[in-house]
Amino acid sequence: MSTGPRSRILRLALAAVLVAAGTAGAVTGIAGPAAAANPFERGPAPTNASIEASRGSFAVSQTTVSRASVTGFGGGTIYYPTTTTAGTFGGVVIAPGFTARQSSIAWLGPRLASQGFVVMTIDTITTSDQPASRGDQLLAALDYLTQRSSARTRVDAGRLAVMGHSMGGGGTLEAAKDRPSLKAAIPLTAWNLDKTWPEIQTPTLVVGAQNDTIASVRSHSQPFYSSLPSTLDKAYLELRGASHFAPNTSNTTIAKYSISWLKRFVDEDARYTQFLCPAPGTSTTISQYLATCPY
Ligand code: 9J3
Ligand code: ZN
Repeated sequence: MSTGPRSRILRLALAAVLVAAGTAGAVTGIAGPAAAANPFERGPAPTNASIEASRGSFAVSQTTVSRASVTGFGGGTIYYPTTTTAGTFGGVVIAPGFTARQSSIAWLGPRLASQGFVVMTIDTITTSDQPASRGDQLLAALDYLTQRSSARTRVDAGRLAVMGHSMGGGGTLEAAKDRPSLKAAIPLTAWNLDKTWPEIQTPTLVVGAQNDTIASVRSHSQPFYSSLPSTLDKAYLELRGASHFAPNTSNTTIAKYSISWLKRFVDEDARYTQFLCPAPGTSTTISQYLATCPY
């Protein structure tokens, strides 16, 4: 291709025409190219009712991942939208707490998958594994999910999130610290001896329980939230009157803010920002909510 004066003049002339056309469109309101649609958006426009509902718009299938078939975690269950015509979905792995198994957080599998995510609840290698190990296991499970699982073609490996209860929530913080490419993290009544998380770059929703006597918000969720960077997209949701075990049974408040957080940061779906910002006030279910809005 020529780079001489003549071709340069032609290119400059073409550029001038394009600038003029763009300016004319802007000034006159002539429709230019439409704003690019979000390629990660899945499902209908949300309402408060839709994020509080026991199921979202997607039918869900599930498959068991045996312990013997994997390394680095203890097996699990994959819950995924049945459809193959809506594109790929963001992926979420969820770890249980000390002494517990995936059954303790199983309600979140279909609850989140039906909103448009591929979700894997996992068992840990041993039920006494500590938070750092649980973090490593969450990441091993994400790698399994996106690289080797039967659902691998349904997941977008570039849009992943971690969640967990108690020591699994502690592991959620560890996983986010270790893998800053994660798009969202949601520790649920998390327990960790490390109280400081300034290294985390992943948008994080910290969920605490007001009456937690095992991982008290004063010594766990509150310092976890406060120590996250002040510049981070983060939020602190405190469940009014709730115990350490609130995340072990269906909980509308946990679900609606987890769905909103995952949609906003895994799918970059601005339709859900309305549920996160401005920060909700206190209510019969929320004793405190802090956030670094706007997102
Ligand atoms: O995963 C959890 O429920 C952690 C709470 C706990 O019992 O930690 C004390 C070692
Ligand atoms: Zn620390």
